[in-house]
Amino acid sequence: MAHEVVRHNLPLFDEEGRAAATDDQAGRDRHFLPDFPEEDPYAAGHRTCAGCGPAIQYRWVLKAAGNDSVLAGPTGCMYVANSTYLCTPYTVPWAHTPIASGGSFTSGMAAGYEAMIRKGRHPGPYPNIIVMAGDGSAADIGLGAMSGALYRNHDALFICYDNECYANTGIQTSPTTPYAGMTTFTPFGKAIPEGKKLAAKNLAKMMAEGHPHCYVATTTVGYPTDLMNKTRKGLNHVGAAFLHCYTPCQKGWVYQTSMTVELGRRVVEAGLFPVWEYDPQQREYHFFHPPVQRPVTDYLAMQGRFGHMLPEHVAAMQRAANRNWQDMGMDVPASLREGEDPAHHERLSEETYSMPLNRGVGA
Ligand SMILES: Cc1ncc(C[n+]2csc(CCOP(=O)(O)OP(=O)(O)O)c2C)c(N)n1
Ligand code: SF4
Ligand SMILES: [Mg+2]
Repeated sequence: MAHEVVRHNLPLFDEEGRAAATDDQAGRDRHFLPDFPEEDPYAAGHRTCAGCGPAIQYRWVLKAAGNDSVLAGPTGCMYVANSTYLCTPYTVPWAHTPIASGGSFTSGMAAGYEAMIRKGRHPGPYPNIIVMAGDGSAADIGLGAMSGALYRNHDALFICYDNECYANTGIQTSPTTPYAGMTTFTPFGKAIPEGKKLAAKNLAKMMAEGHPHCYVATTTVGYPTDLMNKTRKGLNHVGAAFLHCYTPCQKGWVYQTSMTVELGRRVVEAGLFPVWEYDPQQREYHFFHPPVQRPVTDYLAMQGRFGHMLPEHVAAMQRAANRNWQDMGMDVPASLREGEDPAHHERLSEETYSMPLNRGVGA
């Protein structure tokens, strides 16, 4: 006799977080400072860099998922920097997979748990099955396996923690490294003054458009409640779900350690990382409209990896951001339109301008 597969249904957190208590007029604190659950399956004591965005994301995802979770982690910082011999910070079952096979390994886990519960060999309920892959894995080396798992609709949450580079091997460029983002494989120089010439691959849109039966969403470490709720929605969805999370890499991007969460907001407020949710039932995108719209320079100036940019590069970035605002159904203020003109950024050559002086990559 086949046993029923009982699934968790995780309640959502209050979207307003503690915004009312912080008296935030601009609404920037929406999604901020939620009452976190006590459980902490990603415990303290790991070896990631101070201010590591992926580590913050890991912690919040696991707080949202809770203790009945099983995880896979393809090779990347969140494997190497977390797991030394016989020691990991995970208090739930966690397995390392080769960088290319996060998707296929997780498919196997999902199919295995289903079969074991049906056969009465696992008491259930069906656990929260999550794979957290870096952008090098999810958007590049392991993209095929991820797409296959979504296509076959295995009941699991597939997350790309996006630090916009191959961080673990020394900050090399990945398909999600933004235009002009300096990495060790895209140095700026006389021949290529912008560093990286290509725009980033739109991984989340690929996943939503290519697998329209899946729950797909984007989020950042700037919005903890949003991140935790999308984790829970992805887990509650019966079938495959994909979450693309922007996670700054302090070492590779060269910024002040305490600014990780601030960057997670500014990238959205600068129009460079649209936050949305794709509803597979209605086949619709729902965009988050940030309460503040900023020029891209407010974001770029915080990071050493953009310190070499010339006026024409900044203008190109502002054009891309303005297209994003339009895609989100938002007006583009005149001040942001002006930023499409390189002449608007001539002050970049002045010493008083606030672009960082640190042009190095790496700590
Ligand atoms: C097939 C294969 N190629 C290359 C590597 C070397 N490698 C190990 S970690 C890593 C970086 C992974 O980047 P990403 O997935 O973005 O994770 P991050 O290090 O940024 O956290 C690479 C290239 C590998 N382990 N396997
Ligand atoms: S190199 Fe970047 S992603 Fe890796 S542990 Fe350090 S901050 Fe985190
Ligand atoms: Mg990466």
